[in-house]
Amino acid sequence: KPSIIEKKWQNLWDKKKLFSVKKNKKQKFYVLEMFPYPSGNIHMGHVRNYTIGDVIARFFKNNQFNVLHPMGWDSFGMPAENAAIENNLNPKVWTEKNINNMKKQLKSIGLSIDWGREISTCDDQYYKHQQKLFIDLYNAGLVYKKDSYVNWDPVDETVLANEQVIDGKGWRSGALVEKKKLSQWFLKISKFSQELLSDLNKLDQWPEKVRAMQRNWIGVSEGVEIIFNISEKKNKIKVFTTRPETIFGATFIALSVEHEISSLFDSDLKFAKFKNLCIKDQEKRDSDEKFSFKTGLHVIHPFNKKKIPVFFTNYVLMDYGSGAIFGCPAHDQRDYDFALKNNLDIVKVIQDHLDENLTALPYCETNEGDRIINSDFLDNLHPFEGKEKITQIIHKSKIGGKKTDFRLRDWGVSRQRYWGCPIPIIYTEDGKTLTVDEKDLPVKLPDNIDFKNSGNPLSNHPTWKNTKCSKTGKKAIRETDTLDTFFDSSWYFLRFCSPIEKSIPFKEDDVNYWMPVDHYIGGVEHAILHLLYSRFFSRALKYCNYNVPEEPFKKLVTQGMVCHETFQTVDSKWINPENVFSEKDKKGKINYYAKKDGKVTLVLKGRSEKMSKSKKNVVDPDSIISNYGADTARLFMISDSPPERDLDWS
Ligand code: ANZ
Repeated sequence: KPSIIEKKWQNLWDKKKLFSVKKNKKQKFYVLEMFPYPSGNIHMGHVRNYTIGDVIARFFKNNQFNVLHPMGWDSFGMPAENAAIENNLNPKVWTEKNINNMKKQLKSIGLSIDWGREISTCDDQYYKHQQKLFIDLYNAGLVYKKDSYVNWDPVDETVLANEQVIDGKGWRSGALVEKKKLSQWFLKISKFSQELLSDLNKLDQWPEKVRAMQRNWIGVSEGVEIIFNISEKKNKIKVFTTRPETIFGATFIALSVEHEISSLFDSDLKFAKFKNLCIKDQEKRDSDEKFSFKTGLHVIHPFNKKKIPVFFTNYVLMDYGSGAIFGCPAHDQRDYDFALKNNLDIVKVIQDHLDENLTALPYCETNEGDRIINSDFLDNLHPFEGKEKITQIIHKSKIGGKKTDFRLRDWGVSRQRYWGCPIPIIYTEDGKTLTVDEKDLPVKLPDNIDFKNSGNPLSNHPTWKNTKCSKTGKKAIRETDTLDTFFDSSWYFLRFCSPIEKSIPFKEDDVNYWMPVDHYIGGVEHAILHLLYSRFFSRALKYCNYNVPEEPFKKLVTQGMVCHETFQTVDSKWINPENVFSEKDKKGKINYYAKKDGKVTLVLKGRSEKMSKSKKNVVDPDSIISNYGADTARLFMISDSPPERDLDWS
């Protein structure tokens, strides 16, 4: 039934034509709010998010559009697994209970949601299709396995997410976290770096703030690659630089410990120790201090023919550029620190525009009056002119060329956890890695799982991982890693178009009709990962010949936080604002009090902050709805402040 408010607005639209939208039966409108994690209860943040979508959905519906406004559950993930470990129950039971509760709450708000399309990512009828998509990506070469370092809790024998490492220790065991090399699955998001970057310009209905965040995350760097010859060996070293005009200031070469040249030092115990230190000890690796290992090798400078020493160091990273740099101490702070520590030459090649010789080194800027010095044929040029010239010379003399590099790294999707989508891969006894036969999908999670032991519950399960290759009958072991839950949310908006399709993830016709999402609403905390992964996924599916749009979300609204006042007792205990009352004293000053353990105590009023259970300042939607009605709750949530702005609960 249309609500009272709806009728009222409908009247206004009809009579006064408050909004002007062409009535056209054939048009479609897809409204979507980021689907929730079923944590137990909805809070006012959800209410606001869904009310924004609700208003838009109703508006378009009342203007004769065909509207899609679905809802689902991002239901795999760690909280369910942790709750299960703590209460010794199955994550599925916990999750389903929460979903039922939250669904009941959402229904009570009176949102215009099409519950007939409800999906849940932990449902095997959802992840079955996801496994098929994984196999498609694998066959298209967009999935690969490589060794990578993870946070390892040696007591719980488990991999920890970054946010589970607190002050270098495991959040549960308190053990000192180590770096451990594990073979992990990756998606080739970096293959699409350029597209993901340039196509941001097409997203003219996205907040500029979000586009800027994605631009920075992808991090384009226009530079030059230069090849140096090692004088003692036949090997060459390729360096990546964004300042090729400083080449005459190069006084050393620095390599990542994982650089291919390191294989020349495989039998050197001292080097092995150094490498181990750089890799295992994250703190050392990231520290500002420059550690080094002198190789004894040299390269020949391609222009002044001087011999330059080669070092391994902690500050050059393997997964950026080529894992090798030329050090120019006069114009780079890190190179400067390194040169001082190792007694290396510092050759100034850029003359500051302001003074002649007094500039403090390193001088890293580029200003209008700057000039190149000590650089032979580049002398007296402005650094920008010098960059042009040297780039051309490098290209012509075939010792390198222009290179665009991106900071965006491939997406590691392996999780050593139970409560996630099983990766449909098997390893046969004759050493082959194969995808699971599609007719055998879904690879279901086992129900009888034991969380008492440490380690990955799936690999500890007595039988689950033992299987056979369906073609050869050879014995095989299942992959026991599960997928990062961001994988689940990278295509759910496509599934909403064909939610009950049994044999395929989605129907082309349905997706062609509904996609892209016309209006996507969610928190700004997803500005980078979820939105970037979804943009990548659409491109990756297109690459696998699925007919889907490249950009999944036409318009994006990042809603503000719902905030509420906070109160604390004198000894810093949070107090629910509902239990606080105020009194004026004789001078007219307002004091706040709360009843605690039967006694009245003074409490202090703090800032208005984002509603959160830990600060006890959440407002329960149920009591608002039962006291004031669902229409009132929705109206209040959207009328008080613009969607993008924070809303103060009052
Ligand atoms: C020589 C040089 C001279 C550099 C100079 C800077 C200043 P952005 O611009 O952020 O992309 N670099 C290259 N690869 C690296 C790696 N794997 N690990 C650490 N540092 C690396 O940074 C590019 C610059 O960062 C490159 O330009 C290189 O140092 C360094 F006066 O080359 B430069």
